Amino acid sequence: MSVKEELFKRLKEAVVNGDPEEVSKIAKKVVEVGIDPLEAVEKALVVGVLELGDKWVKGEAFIADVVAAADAMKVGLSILKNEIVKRGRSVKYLGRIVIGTVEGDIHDIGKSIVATLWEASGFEVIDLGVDVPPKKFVEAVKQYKPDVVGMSALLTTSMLKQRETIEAIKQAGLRDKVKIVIGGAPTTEEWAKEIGADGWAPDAFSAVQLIKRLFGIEG
Ligand code: B1M
Repeated sequence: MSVKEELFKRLKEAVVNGDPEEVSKIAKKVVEVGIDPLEAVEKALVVGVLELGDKWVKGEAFIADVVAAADAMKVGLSILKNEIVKRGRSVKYLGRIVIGTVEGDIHDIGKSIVATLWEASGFEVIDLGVDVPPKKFVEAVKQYKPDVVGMSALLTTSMLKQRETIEAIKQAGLRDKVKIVIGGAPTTEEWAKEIGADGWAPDAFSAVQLIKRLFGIEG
């Protein structure tokens, strides 16, 4: 087993065990030895959370275990994020994006990965966090004047808030001032069209391509 494989295995296990100290130690080691930090997020941190998520769905783990794994993962993500952004950072921001997980939804892992990749691709990202009501998105559009608003939803129920938020932005007379993109596991391209979003992405890499397309940037 290579050093990279060994570190990824230990990192994934530390996430599954909900052990933030161990995650922190290994994530720092990943940075120290120069392993691609994004690969570590995808192949270790996310894999760990999903493995435990599967067990939870099958009744083999408690929700508290999933929360602990997600919290441990966030410790790792915060360490690796700095390195991801450092490697990708362009001198001048290409544009400004406001992102958040919609109201009624506290899932923040996917949203944070998308935000990190957008930042690493040269965009200024203002992260409103989770459980963000439509009103707060409207206020953020007024305050930060972003080029794009991104909304994440992981629940079939909270998806509906994406539509409500677009309506609220319309009601506030701001719809023509921003592009709106959505994502999250239960969402689809059809849903994005139905609610009048300007774009949808199935994963964080596609989300980068999507944003570049919206900004008319090649590659
Ligand atoms: Co929740 N949960 N959860 N959960 N959880 C799911 C989503 C679920 C599918 C599990 C299941 O039952 N099979 C299910 C939803 C069912 C549904 O509605 N369709 C579910 C449920 C039901 C719930 C609760 C209601 C459980 C309960 O309390 N009874 C509750 C909801 C609380 C709430 O939000 N109000 C709940 C709670 C939790 C935890 C707190 C335990 C924890 C979240 C911790 C955290 O985020 N800090 C949790 C977790 C971890 C999961 C699973 C296991 C993993 C989600 C995740 O992080 N995926 C999930 C089951 C699963 O997916 N296997 C599940 C990894 C992440 C990298 O992927 O978020 O899809 P994802 O993001 C991707 C893409 O979707 C895309 O790019 C990302 C990276 O590639 N993307 C975007 C995401 N946002 C985007 C935005 C974009 C573009 C792309 O543009 C703006």
